[in-house]
Amino acid sequence: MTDIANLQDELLAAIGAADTTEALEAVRISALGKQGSVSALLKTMGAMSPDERQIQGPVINGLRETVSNALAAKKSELENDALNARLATEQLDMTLPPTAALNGSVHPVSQVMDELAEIFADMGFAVAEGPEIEDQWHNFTALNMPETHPARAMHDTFYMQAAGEEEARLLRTHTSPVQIRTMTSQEPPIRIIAPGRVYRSDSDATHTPMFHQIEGLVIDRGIHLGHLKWTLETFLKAFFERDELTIRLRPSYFPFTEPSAEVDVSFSMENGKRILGGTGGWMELLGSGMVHPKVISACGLDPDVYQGFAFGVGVDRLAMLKYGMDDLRAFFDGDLRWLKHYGFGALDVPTLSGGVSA
Ligand code: 2NL
Repeated sequence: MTDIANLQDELLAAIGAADTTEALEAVRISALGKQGSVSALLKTMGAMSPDERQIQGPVINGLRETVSNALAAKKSELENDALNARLATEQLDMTLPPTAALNGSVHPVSQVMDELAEIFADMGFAVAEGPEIEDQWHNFTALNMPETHPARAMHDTFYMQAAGEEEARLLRTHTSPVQIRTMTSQEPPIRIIAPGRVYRSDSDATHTPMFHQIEGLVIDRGIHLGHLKWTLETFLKAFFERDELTIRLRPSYFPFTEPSAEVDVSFSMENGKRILGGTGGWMELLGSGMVHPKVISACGLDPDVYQGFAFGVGVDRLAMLKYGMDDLRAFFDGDLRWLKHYGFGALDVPTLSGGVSA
């Protein structure tokens, strides 16, 4: 009896003193393992007389129970301590800025699209998007380009013919179909820009088969060329961050606008380089015009009630002019050195108050 009480005291003291899970495991084996002291006592019960077993049995089983419970309690205490120690060293400060921002960079095309969205948002324009795989009606027919229209051939279109479908679909050759979709689904007044990828089967040093375009569209009552000119001049001054920039409209032709105008921006020479703004000369930059009455009625609107203006410009070209890049093909090479040189920080969101490209 006292032997058992002594053994229990000894084991509980050893359990209490174990300061690692390994030390505790050694105590467990010394007591409850095959050769353990408690296991040895349990084995003696087989040789006892029934009377003796009735007295010793509960005592020995009580010892086993007490030691097992103490082992389990100590085990979870040690595990808990280990977890707390690990948590203390693995603390994360959620208020720190992400380090990824120091590695990745925003592609100049994305940067320019963000700048354009910011500038036009300030003038009340929403950003509209649409599918890159289009049908011929939205890409051509609704834009006053019937099947026989020579401009369809001029567009170097990528067509794709699905089995069982009557009409070939195509990769959009401009973002105009996005504006057509807006006009057929929303009531005027409409003020949108449609930025995105467009495709033409054409590639050399200055043309890539995929490039980026942004088009703008305003539809309302009483819209005239004055609105077009003010909007484009305000946009270009904000984009190139030059107040001295002026524009000039030259008569041109697009099937979807009447009248149509090519927009030139003024430039001047600084250290042998052209910079936008000033009075040194004119550079052609974008195409524009008053939306053709046939386009307005194709979208289910009455051209006697609603008028509008539209424009289109290449985003890649805007980026090259603003940030001084000379080779279009570098835009699509994915060269990390080029991106490091021309790319923008992921957290530098363009704002009008901070200067759009600051
Ligand atoms: C260019 C010319 C232009 C448009 C795009 C447009 C869209 C609709 C109706 C009428 Cl829905 N016009 N877009 C108008 C004039 C010119 O782009 O040279 N782009 C690079």
